[in-house]
Amino acid sequence: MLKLVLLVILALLAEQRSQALEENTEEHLFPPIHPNCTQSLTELLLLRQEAQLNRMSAAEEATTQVLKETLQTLVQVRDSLNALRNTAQGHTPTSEAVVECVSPFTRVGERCLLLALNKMHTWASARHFCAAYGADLAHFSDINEYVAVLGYINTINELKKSVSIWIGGSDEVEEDNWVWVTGELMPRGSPFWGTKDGYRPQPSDGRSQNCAVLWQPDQYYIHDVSCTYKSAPLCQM
Ligand SMILES: [Ca+2]
Repeated sequence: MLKLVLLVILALLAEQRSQALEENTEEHLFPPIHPNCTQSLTELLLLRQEAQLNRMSAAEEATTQVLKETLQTLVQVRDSLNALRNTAQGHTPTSEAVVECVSPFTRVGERCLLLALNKMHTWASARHFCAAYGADLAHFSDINEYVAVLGYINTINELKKSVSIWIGGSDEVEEDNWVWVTGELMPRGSPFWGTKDGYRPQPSDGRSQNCAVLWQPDQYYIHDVSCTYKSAPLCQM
């Protein structure tokens, strides 16, 4: 029993000595402040602050490096998963969906078009002609699609026949509210619509002309004409 008591006392003394050594080490780095010390209080505070900032800076650098390595690993995992998915779907990342058109339609950009140059129809009859193919009169909303349509017309109309071409736009429901057969608003002004006699911007003829045509005498700019006029249908699947 006596031995046990002596061992406990010795252990307590050893722990007190260890704490004293740690305090001495801390005091060596940051000596305690004494009223009579020649080193100013400001310098001591600055030294402590500098040491703390150095420790924080080192920790921040280590954290940043870990985050960079984690990000790099995640990017590699993402790329690997994308490659596996593309392989499973049987295509490469650069492959694109291709529009397939059934004859007699021709692929023009992302659409299928049919220009029936030898079939003269009124506007309503032209819609019926297209409907027989499950299509409707053509429509376009931006300059790229318009240019593609003009290119297709020039390719088909090799003989430069003087034929104007119906497209799917009208203001029959409400005067001067030009809409496509889809219900979308038609683009207005240049470069889609032409001019009559070189100076009257189209559309220009009010209630008497409610259907849109690619007008051959004006280089296939859009004009308003009577819906009973006879033109060639341009169908869009
Ligand atoms: Ca009109």
